[in-house]
Amino acid sequence: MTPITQRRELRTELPGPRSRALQARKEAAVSAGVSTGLPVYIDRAGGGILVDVDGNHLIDFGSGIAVTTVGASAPRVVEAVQGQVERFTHTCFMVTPYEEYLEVCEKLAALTPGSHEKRSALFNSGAEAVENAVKIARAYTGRSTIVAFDHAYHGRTNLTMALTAKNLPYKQGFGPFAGEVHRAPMAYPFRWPGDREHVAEEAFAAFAAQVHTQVGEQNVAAVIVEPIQGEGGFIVPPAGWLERIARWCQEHGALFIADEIQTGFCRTGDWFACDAEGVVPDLITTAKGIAGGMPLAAVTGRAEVMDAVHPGGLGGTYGGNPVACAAALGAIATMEEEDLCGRARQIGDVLRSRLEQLADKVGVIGEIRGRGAMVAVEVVVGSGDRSPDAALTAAVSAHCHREGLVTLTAGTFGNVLRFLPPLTISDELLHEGLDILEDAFLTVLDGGDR
Ligand code: PLZ
Repeated sequence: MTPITQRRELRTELPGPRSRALQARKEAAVSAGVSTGLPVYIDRAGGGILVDVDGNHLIDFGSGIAVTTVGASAPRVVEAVQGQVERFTHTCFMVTPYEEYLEVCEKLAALTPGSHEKRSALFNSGAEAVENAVKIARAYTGRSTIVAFDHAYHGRTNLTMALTAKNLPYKQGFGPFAGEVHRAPMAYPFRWPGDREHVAEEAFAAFAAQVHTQVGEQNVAAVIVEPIQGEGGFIVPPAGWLERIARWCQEHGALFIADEIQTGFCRTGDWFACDAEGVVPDLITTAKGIAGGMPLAAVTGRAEVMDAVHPGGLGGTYGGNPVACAAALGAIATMEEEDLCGRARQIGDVLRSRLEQLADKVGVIGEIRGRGAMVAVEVVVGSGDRSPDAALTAAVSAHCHREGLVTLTAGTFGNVLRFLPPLTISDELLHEGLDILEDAFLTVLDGGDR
C-alpha cells in the first residue's frame, strides 16, 4: 500500500456525503447506546492522519483513545499481524499454547516498574484486565474491599462500573453495581477544596481517615489508582501522593494496583507513568497502547501474588490471542527502536508551549496538565472563575471536528479537552492541529460558532 500523505486535506464538508450515508445505516443497525463522537467513517489511517471514505485527511489528536501510540498501521505491527494470521489465528492458550503469549509476558516483566520476579495474564480489554486484577487481589489477600478514587475510570463491565466514578454516561440505569467497592477523595489539585499548597498531604489524610472509619484497613484487598487519571480529565496528583498511597498499602497488607491502561507504553514519556515517581505497583493493568490497535490487555504483578490463584482460575477463550500478541511484539519493538518515550516528551514540550500561549490569549483555560504526550486543558468560565464550561468545551471540540482535527473531551464536568496524538505524528501536523485548536477557541469565544 502507498504510504498515507501526512497532510490535512478537506475535500468535502465534515462529515462528507459517504460518511453521512454510513451514519444513516449505523442508526438503523447499531444500538443507540453505542455513540460516535465524530461520525466520519475511516478508510485508512497511519502516522498522524485518518483518511475518511470521502477522501478527507484528518489530523489525529486522539489515537482512538490512547491506543495507536505507534500509529494505526505501524509497519512492524502490520508485518507481525500478517505473518501470524497466515500461521494460525487461534488455538486458545488454555488448550494448546503458543510462544507469542510467553514473549509478551516476558516483555511485560522486563518493562513494567520494579525488578522483582513477575508473572502476567493476558486478556482482551482494559475492563477485563481490571476485573482480573481484582480477582487476583482478593484471592491473594483473602479480603474483599477495593478502594477506588473520585474521578476514576476503570471500565464499563459490572464490576468496573462500580469502580468508575462518573454516572453519566457510564452508569446511569445500569445498576445494581458490584459491592465491596469504596470511593475515596482524589488528589485533584485544581479543584481541591482545602489548602492548594498541601494537596498531597491533605488528600492522603482524607483517604486514610475514610478507609479507617468506613472500611477498616484489615478489609482492604487493594487500592486501585490511575497514576494520571484519564477519562476523569488527565488529573495529575501532586508529587508524593502516589508514593504515599503505595506505602499505605504496604503498611496494611493491601495490594497497590496501578491502572496504566491509558498512561502505559510510552504515552507519558516513560514506559509507565509510575516510573516518573519511582513507584512500584504490586499489580499493573495495561491495554490500549500495548498492541498497536489490536485488542490485548494484561495484568502483570509480583510472582507470589499472581501465582496465588488456583490453576484454571484465570482465563477466557480469546485472552492473549496470537494475532494480538504478535501485534504487541511489533508495537513494543517499534517503541524500543524508535525511542517513542523520547518522542512523547518532545510532543509534550510542543503541546505545552503552544497551549500556554493559547491560555494567555483566551483566558478560559484554568489549567494545562498532563505528562509527555498526554496533555489536557481544563476549560473554565474565566476571569478568576473556575466554574467548568462544558458548553464552550463542546463547541471548541465540534469546531475542531469540522476543520478536520480529531479532538477528544474528558473530565467529570465535561470541560476538559485532551490531546493524545499518535507518537508517530510529525511536528508539522502537530502545529497545524494546534493552529486549528487556537482558531476554534477564538472563533467560538467571538460568538461566531456557539
Ligand atoms: N482503565 C484507565 O482509560 C479505557 C474508555 C472509553 P477498555 N478508557 C477509554 C469509553 O468511553 O468506553 C480505560 C481506561 C482506564 C480501564 C479502561 C477500560 O478499558 O479496553 O475500554 O475496557
